[in-house]
Amino acid sequence: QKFTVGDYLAERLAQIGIRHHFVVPGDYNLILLDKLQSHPDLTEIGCANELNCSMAAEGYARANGVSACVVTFSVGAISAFNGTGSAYAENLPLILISGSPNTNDAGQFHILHHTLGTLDYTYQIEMAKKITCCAVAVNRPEEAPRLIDRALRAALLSRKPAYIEIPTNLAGAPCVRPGPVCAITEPVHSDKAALSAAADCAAEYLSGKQKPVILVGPKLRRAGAEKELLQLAEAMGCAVAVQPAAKGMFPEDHPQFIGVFWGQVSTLASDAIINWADAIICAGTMFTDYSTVGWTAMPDIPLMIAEADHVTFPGAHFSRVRLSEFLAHLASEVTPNDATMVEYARLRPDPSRVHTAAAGDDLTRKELMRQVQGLLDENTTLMVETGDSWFNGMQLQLPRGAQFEIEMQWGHIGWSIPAAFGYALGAPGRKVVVMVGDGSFQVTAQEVSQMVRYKVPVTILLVNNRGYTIEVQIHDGTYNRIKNWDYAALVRAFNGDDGQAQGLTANTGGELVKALKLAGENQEGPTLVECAIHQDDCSKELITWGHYVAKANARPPVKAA
Ligand code: TPP
Repeated sequence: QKFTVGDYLAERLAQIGIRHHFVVPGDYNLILLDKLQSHPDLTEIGCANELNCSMAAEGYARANGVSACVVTFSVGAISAFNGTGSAYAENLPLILISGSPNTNDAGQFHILHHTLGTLDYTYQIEMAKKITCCAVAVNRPEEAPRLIDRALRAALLSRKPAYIEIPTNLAGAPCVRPGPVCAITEPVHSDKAALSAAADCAAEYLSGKQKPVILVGPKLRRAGAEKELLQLAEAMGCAVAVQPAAKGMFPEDHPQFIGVFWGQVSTLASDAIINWADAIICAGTMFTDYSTVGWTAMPDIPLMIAEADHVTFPGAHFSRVRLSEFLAHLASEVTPNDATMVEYARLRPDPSRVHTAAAGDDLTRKELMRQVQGLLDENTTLMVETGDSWFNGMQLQLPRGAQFEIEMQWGHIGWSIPAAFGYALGAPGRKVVVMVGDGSFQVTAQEVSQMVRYKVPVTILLVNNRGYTIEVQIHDGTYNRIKNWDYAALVRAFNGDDGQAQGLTANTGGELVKALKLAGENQEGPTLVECAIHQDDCSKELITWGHYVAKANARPPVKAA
């Protein structure tokens, strides 16, 4: 059988480690889908719509390192741009693949379905360029290998999404076979001179400081540098805090872990040590309005910031220095200095006593979180949705091996449902638990039906506080009320006549105990537990954070001088 453009793409996707590709069919991509489907190492996963499809791929990339989302022209791709934007913001190589019009149509000035009804068919790739690191359109079959390889390499190197457009009449066109995959996957190493100069500069910088601390940011994991960060931390013996979006990127049971740093809503008093330090080694950090609590928690000393491919000091910059190599190199040069740990030992808060609610009492947020803590083991991945679930999640103690996933940079409500579906397919055998608010759930609820279809045992804890509580705290109005659903019945409806989903409701602590037990036993599909709590039952951190973020949002325009 002849080898085609579609086969080339399939072979490359399989070679870079993709085992499942997420799709919604449409007439511009059907031949391409046939080709992908016929590859022995790729399993096609159908999604309910392209928003969910892109978010499922986003979640799969978190578990698997890279993912693919295949959609049709415009009506599909423009919806999938949302998950692609998320992948950009969250540093995940998601490959967005779109079918496109027959190559003859543009030159024949045809008006085509699913398009803007003008004669320009380049608008989609032009839009894609803004939200990917590389966007290519294959216009002749001979160009396919070069363009596909370029897009995939760019995505893998920069940990950002890429876009590949394949016309409907080219997916089945003859194509040559791909060369060795290392041409795409081989990493770029640090420049030797830059690396040693950067490490020397860092060692010298630190030798002049008394109270160094390490702050870990969300780009650490994406740069594959968690192991090396641990090496550096142990070589220094100093305190280590993480930013909220980096929770779980440094082991929380490690004696040097001092909590999540975000100003006034920090956990375990890590803010005291960050504010006390005279040098902050920032590894993969992102200082945003959210992570700095409306700019109230931006450290005010000069920072040493190590990113995926460069390091910046007060007074010097080094390009082409890989984060993992830099941290490992620095670990071998630094002088130990545990001053921040000594101080932390003095001010570390004592563990708080957790009160167990009576089984018959109305369910509260505190009791819910007490029970969620009990669910976490080394095999659990907890995914927390935008809303009070972020703040509740931050308070949990992750046992060694437990993973924590959050989409704090993009912050799309509804992310957690399709992303958990994708994540679970990419990490079979892990126990995936989602905490999601009622408002967020309503955005992407359909994807629970794909968990039913593919028998994915995700546990969904739907926190029903009757509305957009996080928004109530930032700025309230009638728009923050939503229609209540019978969530448990909805999930049971997704079963049709053969599904194994469980839809449960917990109004008391005792009911939640029983529901979580059933959830743990159901391995044949998702289990949703509607956890009903009072409308005003939210974390104090949400209220404080909401106050400062609202203040930052409301800054009046600066007057022209
Ligand atoms: N639209 C999208 C796609 N993403 C958003 N983040 C928003 C709107 C603004 N937004 C942020 S949080 C939120 C909204 C509408 C409400 C979340 O409500 P819910 O899921 O019920 O969580 P809760 O705050 O009640 O915990």
